[in-house]
Amino acid sequence: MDTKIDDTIVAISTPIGESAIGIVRMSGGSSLKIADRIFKGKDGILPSKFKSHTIRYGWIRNKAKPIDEVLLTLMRAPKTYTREDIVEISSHGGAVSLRKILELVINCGARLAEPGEFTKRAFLNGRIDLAKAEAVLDIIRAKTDTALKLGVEQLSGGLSNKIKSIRKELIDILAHIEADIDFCEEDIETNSRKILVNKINNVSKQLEVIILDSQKSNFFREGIKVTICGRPNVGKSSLLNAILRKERAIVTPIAGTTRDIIEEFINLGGVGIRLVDTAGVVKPKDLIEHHAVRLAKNSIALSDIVLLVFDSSQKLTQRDFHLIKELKGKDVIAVLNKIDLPQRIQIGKIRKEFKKIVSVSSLKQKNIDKLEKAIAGFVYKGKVISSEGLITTNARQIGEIKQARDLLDKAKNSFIKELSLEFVALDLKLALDCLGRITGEAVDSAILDKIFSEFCIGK
Ligand SMILES: Nc1nc2c(ncn2[C@@H]2O[C@H](COP(=O)(O)OP(=O)(O)OP(=O)(O)O)[C@@H](O)[C@H]2O)c(=O)[nH]1
Ligand SMILES: [Mg+2]
Repeated sequence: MDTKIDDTIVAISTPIGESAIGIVRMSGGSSLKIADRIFKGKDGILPSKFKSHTIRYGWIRNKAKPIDEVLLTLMRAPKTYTREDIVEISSHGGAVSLRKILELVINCGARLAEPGEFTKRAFLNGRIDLAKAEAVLDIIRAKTDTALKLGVEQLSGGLSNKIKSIRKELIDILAHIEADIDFCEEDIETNSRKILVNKINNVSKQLEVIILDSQKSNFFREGIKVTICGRPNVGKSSLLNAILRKERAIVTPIAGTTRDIIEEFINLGGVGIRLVDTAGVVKPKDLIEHHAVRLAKNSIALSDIVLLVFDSSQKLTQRDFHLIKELKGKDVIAVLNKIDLPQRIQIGKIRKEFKKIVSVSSLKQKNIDKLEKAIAGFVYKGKVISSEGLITTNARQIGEIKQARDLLDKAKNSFIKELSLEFVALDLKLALDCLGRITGEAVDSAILDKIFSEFCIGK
């Protein structure tokens, strides 16, 4: 890792494209000096003389040539995002104006920031730990209110505090064991061993809770996958369009219209739903249909909820029964479509198979809200309950936590088998390192580079 952070970085921090305003952000020791060279306020006072955390109106100029009319925000270290001097230039949001200001700042000695480098500096300068830095990414990427709320909780220390307190418990246990190592091992009372095993167990359980929480919170972060399936022509694509309230998938009276997987994201009461329409083929006749079936099956296998659509204006067919059998064990909502037509479906047979049944008309947009409520009901009362107090973790963090838990199990077994305490101590130390990599106390440069490379430039 390039830990040299004495240079000044700059980036356009707002999306490129036409917008009302755009921001060029600088961070580092030369920020004020550079601002002095390029900014001209009404009263002629140099930015380096401004009070900290103030905004001034003026012009960005290249020598005497005006580039854009701006507001300049000046924040002196250490009370800033990076703990360094920060200057933000809010200009008119055109791409050309922003790029010209960026070039000018670079010509004055700043360097173009790498993705996530501002946040990386906040971490390297000790303002936030690594788990909080990663929460910033969650906040940027949040697609629903709940995902945003979880990200914000994380940024205020949800995971960090938990990991810190677990590490403290581990360090206490380790100190105890290392003190024991210095004595003759035979002198360690069985009682003392028992107490330590219990303590390790307790830590292990806390890690287990975080692992469970992560599975739940993933529903909110990544969204829930809901796949629409059913035999051809029952109205799957019509249902997708009805839920999306737009004509996304092609609908025709021809059986076998949909071949590909169509996936769209919707926000249902704060929960992100990845809604997937599939082909209705059951027995493929050619190569295209063969792939269509394969994709549909994959999607169903990875789904949290399946909407099995029936055409309620017709009697159940062999294909319907085939699908009912295939979906045994999955969380299914039976959707009886086409209730605007005369009803012929054997409703008793459906009731015998499914607890959740919703009758709709995709064509007439009838009862779509009821179906949405049924999906949301699954999320809140089924396996995913509530986002309250959930600690969220990303794949990297959960990997470290699982490894720490396995090491603790190993340590516990060494203890029970009365192996040398050195073994126990070693595994506990390794577990501590795993947890340290979450908050960033023990993390190498390659991991840091990987984490921050996922950020956008300017954050
Ligand atoms: N009357 C009525 N017709 C509907 C309804 N929903 C869909 N249809 C009609 O049923 C036909 C098939 O609809 P699609 O949405 O293409 O059905 P699908 O299940 O996606 O079909 P495949 O992609 O071929 O598997 C079309 O003619 C739709 O207009 C409904 O609620 N009522
Ligand atoms: Mg279709």
